[in-house]
Amino acid sequence: MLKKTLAGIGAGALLFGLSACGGGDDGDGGDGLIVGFAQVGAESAWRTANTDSVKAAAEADDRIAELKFVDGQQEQDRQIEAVRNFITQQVDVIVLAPVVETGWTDVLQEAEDAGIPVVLADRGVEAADEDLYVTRLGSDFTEEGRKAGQWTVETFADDADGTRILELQGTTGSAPANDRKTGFFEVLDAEGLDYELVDSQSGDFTAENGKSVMETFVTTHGLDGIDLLYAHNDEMGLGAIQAIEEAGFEPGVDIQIIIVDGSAAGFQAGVDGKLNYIVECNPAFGAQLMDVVVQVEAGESVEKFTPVEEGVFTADQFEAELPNRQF
Ligand code: GYE
Repeated sequence: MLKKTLAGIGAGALLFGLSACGGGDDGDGGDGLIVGFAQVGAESAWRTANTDSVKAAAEADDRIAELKFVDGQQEQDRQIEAVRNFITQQVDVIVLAPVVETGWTDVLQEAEDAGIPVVLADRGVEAADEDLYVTRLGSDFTEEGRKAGQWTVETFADDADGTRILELQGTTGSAPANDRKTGFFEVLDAEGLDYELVDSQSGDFTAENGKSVMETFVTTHGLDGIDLLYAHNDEMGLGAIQAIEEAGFEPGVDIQIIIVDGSAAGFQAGVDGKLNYIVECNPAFGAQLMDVVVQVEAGESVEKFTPVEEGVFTADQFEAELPNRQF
């Protein structure tokens, strides 16, 4: 009885071995990789486009057997739980878009202990955790902030009485909020712009919060004498535009506005003259991400950070660019 069972296992293993060799597959002995993706949420057009891009790329890629997708609803606890489930399910690679930068050490260590490589998509984690993930594919948020800062310096260089600025920050503690702020003020300070940051609050990257924070700004400071609103994404900028209009002011004219992302809705607001500068953030890196996932699983060496390509757009370019926008 015992002998028979062992013989059965032997034959099975032999068969499996033969099929794995003869199958010409990706070499993992199966029909492709199982990938777990813990996404931030669905807070913006950028995010939805990013989710669509990753899902479509996984679907179209023969090297990927399955993408297990979890929407973290902008809550770190949900993302941590998703990563733990991926570990239990023994996925081949974990892709994490961390909602905030801190608080990942334990769960990343658990993935490492389980021998599952982690790829960061889009957002990053704090430098202390650098050894606990293999690579990050996403935007250079500091550079995006610098681009916004550069335009501000050029636009307001001759503003004799100083440039008065309002800032709508993204999710508190998130990499894009931290870095878009840092890059922006780094340039203003380096170029010696005479400015005052009148107020700066988080709108959590949503239109709803962007609007309500802008309403508070209007009540607290008024809008007379405010030169610029720097919104860390389209949704918050679009929400703020509504609040500015409801307060009886003309967005894009009475107050100049910068947004980051560059959705079709953002460009449309630009075409309508309601905002003045768009720093592009590109969510369509799904296919590139699948390449990275396959490389990482195969143990190939990859760069620690791969930035995606991004541009900037001034008012005279909004109309021509609008039809090209993919999200
Ligand atoms: O700019 C914003 C989204 O992490 C780059 O997240 C992303 C940001 C994007 O909510 O719209």
